[in-house]
Amino acid sequence: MKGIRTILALATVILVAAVTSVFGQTYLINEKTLANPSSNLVLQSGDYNGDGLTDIAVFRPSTGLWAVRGLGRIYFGADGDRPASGDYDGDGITDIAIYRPTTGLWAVKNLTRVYYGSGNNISVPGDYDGDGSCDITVFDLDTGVWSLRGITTVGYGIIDDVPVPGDYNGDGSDDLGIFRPFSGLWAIRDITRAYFGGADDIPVPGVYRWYGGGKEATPFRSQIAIFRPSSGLWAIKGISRHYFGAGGDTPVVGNYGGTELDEFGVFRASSGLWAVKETTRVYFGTGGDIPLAK
Ligand SMILES: [Ca+2]
Ligand SMILES: [Ca+2]
Ligand SMILES: [Ca+2]
Ligand SMILES: [Ca+2]
Repeated sequence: MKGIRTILALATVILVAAVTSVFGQTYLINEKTLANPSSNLVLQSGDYNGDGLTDIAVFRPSTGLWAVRGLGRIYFGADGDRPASGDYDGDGITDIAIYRPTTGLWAVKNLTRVYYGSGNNISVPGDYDGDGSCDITVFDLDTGVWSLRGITTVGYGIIDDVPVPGDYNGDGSDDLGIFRPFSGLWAIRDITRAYFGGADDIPVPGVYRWYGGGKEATPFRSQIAIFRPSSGLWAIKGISRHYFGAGGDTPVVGNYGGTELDEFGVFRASSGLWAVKETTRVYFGTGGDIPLAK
C-alpha cells in the first residue's frame, strides 16, 4: 500500500496519518485516521474494494463499527482500539485492521492477530520494505523509536514528534519521517530535511502532483504539506497554496477522483460533510448515527 499517517496533539484532536505506496501498483492508496472527539468517529480512508479509488470510511471506536461508503458496515474491534487499516497481504485491497494500545494487539480482519507494541506506542502501518504489503509498525511517542516487525528497529525522532511516513523519494518503499510541531521541522530519513508549517498545523503529506517530468518519471512521490485548521489553508511545499474548508474541519487526503493523484478535502463533524476539492461533496458520518452505506 501506500499512502500516508501519527499522533498529533492538536487541542484534543488526535491525528494519525500514514502514507503508503504499493510498489508495482499503478495507484496510490492513502490511509488516514483522524479522531474527532465530538463525534467519536475516526476517519479511516483506504481502498477497500481495490478499484484504485480511495473510499470514504469511518470507524466508531465505542462500538467497533466500520462503515465504508457504498460498500457496507461491519463490526471489528472494540472501545479504545485505533484503526490501522492497510494492505497487509498485498492484493491491492485495503484490509480492515485495529491496533489495541493497551495490549499491543494487532488484528487484521481475516488475515492475522499478533502482539507488537507496548507502552506509549502508536501504530504507523506502511510498506517500509517495498514488497507491496503493509508492514506492522509502531512508533514510540516517548522515545522516537520505530519498530518495524520482522524488519528493523530504528531511532528516528524525539518526544512529541509526529510520525509522517510516506514514500518521499518515489522508490516504492515508505520512508521514516517526523514532523516537529514546535519548530515546523520535517525530517525524512536519508532523504530530506525542511522547515514547513508549525504548531498550529496538521501534516498532510500526499502525492498532489506528478513529480518532475510527470507520471512516468517518478510517479508516486509524497510531498510535504500542511493543513491549517484555523484558516482552512492547504500549503504544499514548493507547489501551491489553497484555502479549502473552514475552521474546525478535519483534513482528508486521498485519490477520491481517479486521477491517481491525491485530492485534498475536509470532513465537517457537525454535519458529516465530506468535501473533496473539485471532486465530490457527500454526507457520511456525523456525531450521531452513521448513515447506512449506499
Ligand atoms: Ca475504492
Ligand atoms: Ca489486502
Ligand atoms: Ca512491506
Ligand atoms: Ca521511499
